[in-house]
Amino acid sequence: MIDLYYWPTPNGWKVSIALEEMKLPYDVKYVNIGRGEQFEPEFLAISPNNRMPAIVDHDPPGGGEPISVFESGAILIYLAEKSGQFLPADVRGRAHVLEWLMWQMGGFGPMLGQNHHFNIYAPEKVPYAIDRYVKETSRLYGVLDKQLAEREWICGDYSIADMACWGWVVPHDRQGIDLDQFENVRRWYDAMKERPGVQRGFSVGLEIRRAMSQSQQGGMDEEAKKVLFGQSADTVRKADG
Ligand SMILES: N[C@@H](CCC(=O)N[C@@H](CS)C(=O)NCC(=O)O)C(=O)O
Repeated sequence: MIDLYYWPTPNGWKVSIALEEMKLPYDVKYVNIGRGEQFEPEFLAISPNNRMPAIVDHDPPGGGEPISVFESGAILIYLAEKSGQFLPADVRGRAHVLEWLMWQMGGFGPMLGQNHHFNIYAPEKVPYAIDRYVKETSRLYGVLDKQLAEREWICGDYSIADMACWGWVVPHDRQGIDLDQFENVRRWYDAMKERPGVQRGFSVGLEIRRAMSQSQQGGMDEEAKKVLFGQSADTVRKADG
């Protein structure tokens, strides 16, 4: 059994979708990041960066002690290798999927995260920051659109690169993106939505996400903003006791 440390966000969905697509049994441990549960010592022992998702595999390949993994990209690779699915074994196919996975981890996630921050959550509207991140978001959608022009899935065959990217396209409206301007991304996004594994993975904790977005503007209350946006080295040092 795999423990999935999770909250329903684009980074969390990557792993719930992967577990569903790979048909690996798992047990969800919710980490309410708006209430500081990512700073609990038991969680930090697994995920020292105080971020979810993370997993603990109690039945790792080859046996032995449980294995914990943090960072969604590392988790996707671990699960793909464990299950032998969605990451090609040949050197070319593997390199192709890993480059698009890293593209998501280094760009399509972090830049869109900054877009959400300055567009929606920041207490003051900073036009330069909004413009910078909305433009960069649009550039990245343009790159993905080109990649998908001649491929059904990001790397040809369906892979962990698709699972990594899809959740970040879900809030495209909030990113200032009109999906109709990116017709290949639109086609791929809709095709992903049709996959039963994506539907099951996305539905994990959906009621929590719906309740948050109905009750708070942008889905985040003041307490959550304090927990998430005021962190520094002091926060990390204090969390260790
Ligand atoms: N690079 C990390 C990013 C994970 C991440 O940013 N998770 C956010 C939610 S989407 C989180 O746990 N935030 C808690 C916090 O900021 O304290 C990954 O891909 O796993």
